[in-house]
Amino acid sequence: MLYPILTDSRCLISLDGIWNFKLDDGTGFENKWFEKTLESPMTMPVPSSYNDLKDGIDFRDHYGWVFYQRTLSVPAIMKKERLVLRFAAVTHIAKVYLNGELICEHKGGFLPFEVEIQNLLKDGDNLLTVAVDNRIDHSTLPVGSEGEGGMGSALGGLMPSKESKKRNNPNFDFFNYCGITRPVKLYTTPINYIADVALVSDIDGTDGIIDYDVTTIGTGNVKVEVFTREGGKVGEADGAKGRIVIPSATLWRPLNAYLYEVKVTFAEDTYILPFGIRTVKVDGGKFLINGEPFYFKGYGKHEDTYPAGRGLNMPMNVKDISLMKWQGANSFRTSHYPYSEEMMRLCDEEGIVVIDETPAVGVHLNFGGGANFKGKDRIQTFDPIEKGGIRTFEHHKEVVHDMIKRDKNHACVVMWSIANEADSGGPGAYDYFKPLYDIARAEDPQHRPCTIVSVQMPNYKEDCTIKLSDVFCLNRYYGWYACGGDLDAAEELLRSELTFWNSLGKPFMFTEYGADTISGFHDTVPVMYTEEYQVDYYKMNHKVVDEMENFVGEQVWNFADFATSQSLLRVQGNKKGIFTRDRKPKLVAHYLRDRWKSIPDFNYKK
Ligand code: GCB
Repeated sequence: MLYPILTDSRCLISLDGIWNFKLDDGTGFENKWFEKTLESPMTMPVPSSYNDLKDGIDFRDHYGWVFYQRTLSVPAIMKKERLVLRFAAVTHIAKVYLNGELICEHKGGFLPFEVEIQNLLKDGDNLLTVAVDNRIDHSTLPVGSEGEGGMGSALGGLMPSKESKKRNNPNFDFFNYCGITRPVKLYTTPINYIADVALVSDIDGTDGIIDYDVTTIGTGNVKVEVFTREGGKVGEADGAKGRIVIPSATLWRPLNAYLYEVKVTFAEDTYILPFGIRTVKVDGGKFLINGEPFYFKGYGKHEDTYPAGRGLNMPMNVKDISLMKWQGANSFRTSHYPYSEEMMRLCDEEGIVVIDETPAVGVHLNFGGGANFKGKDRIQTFDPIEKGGIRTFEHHKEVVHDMIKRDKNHACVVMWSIANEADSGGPGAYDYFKPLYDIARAEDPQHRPCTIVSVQMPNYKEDCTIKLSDVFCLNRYYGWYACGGDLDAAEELLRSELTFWNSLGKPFMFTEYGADTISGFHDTVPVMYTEEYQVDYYKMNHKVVDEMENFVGEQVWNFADFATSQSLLRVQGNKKGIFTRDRKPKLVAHYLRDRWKSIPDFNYKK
């Protein structure tokens, strides 16, 4: 799916701004709020999560639908073209109404969807209403717990006498921020138009190769031209599919990015893509970028800022990348959902390497990740649906497909993560995940490596990712959830497990390891939650990973502190950040900076 841009042939209008807004009181659909102007609405910015923008716990923890509304009038000239209304992300379920008619529905809060409206608009004002549902359950990604009730009790058996208020119960460790979280745009294309472009790059000596495949609707001829950033043409070809060779090409390199402009024309339509030439390959125990063994240094992140929640925050994205570079990092994972298209384009531009993850987090009914250790003991995640097993499979296929469709051309993306901390060691896991790897491998024109980010478990030798992943991505908390406060014992267990992964002959890396640390907590002895403990925790882990030949990267958990649901293990959120939520460094940030500045991006492990 193409990112909407302004070109010679395409108009682009932003619908972002202040919209009218109302929480559903249970009567919104019955009383057809989408047919008329909302009564006594609140103001609400788009894009943003709504949760932290108005005060009150009932607002923040609202369960169910909300309604966004605005009017829309479009110049006549735009209605003569193909006119598309595009939502970059609505979390989690959207119903879009134009003048009271349902014009489209979408499930999944982190990927774009669009609908043609040139034939649906009337002259003058049109009423655009978007109903948004934030409920999560065993069929959604991310997964919500079902039937486990409230936040539970530390004292087993103590339950409230009356049924408590309905609330979301995330099976994942981040706050369930919702709303229209990314831009809403209107764009036009000519009637004959470019529907998609797929680009694959290769390197032959000093030549760069771009194989392209353009999908068009209507009649016309396709032409593809490649320009340098300065505007000089370096290659061209005719036809919907073909190859362009660029002599003495400048490659896209981590932290040293170069992007060509690929201009596609078809009939009256024009589309331009920034594109980096680079290769990605797994070879034995190495992860190669442009043929050289790469070492990942960086983070698991979140799209999480105050008060926008998961709403697009471009200044913070730019700041984060600047902090990454200050620290000598070169990469991050889009934990635990695909990030905004703006962030992906920024990473292309800035040379930040990205592991791109689907929103499949919580696909594990006996473990909720991080703070949520609830679970349904007797039900296995992949039990048949009639027995209470997870119902995410069909939607999981969709999100793998849609993420690749959206992000396939990004030079920054070097690997697909099909899920985070799924029940990959449980019965039935291989049969659930094998088809998802197959989809990712078949649908990515660049054939990037695929992985599942695996949860720490005693039976790690039974993890189905051993058979399926190109790179073993491990989330491991030896010295925190296991042997917290006893780094000697943690070191022994960590070494024993990593020796196993190292023996398998494929690359492996940490995609999470970390310790909650409250900024400002200090001690002369390194006790848990102090800044000193966080430093010692990382030092111990690094001592062990540096011994492992096939260990190709360290992504710490987390770049910054972030909001979560409430629980005994969360002190106003998850505090494993290297930076605080407002991006101030903890002690460990300086330690990591020293370490990462001394580790080269390439050829660290000989
Ligand atoms: C994990 C999860 C992540 C949590 C983290 C933690 O394994 O993947 O979402 O936030 O642990 O801090 O517990």
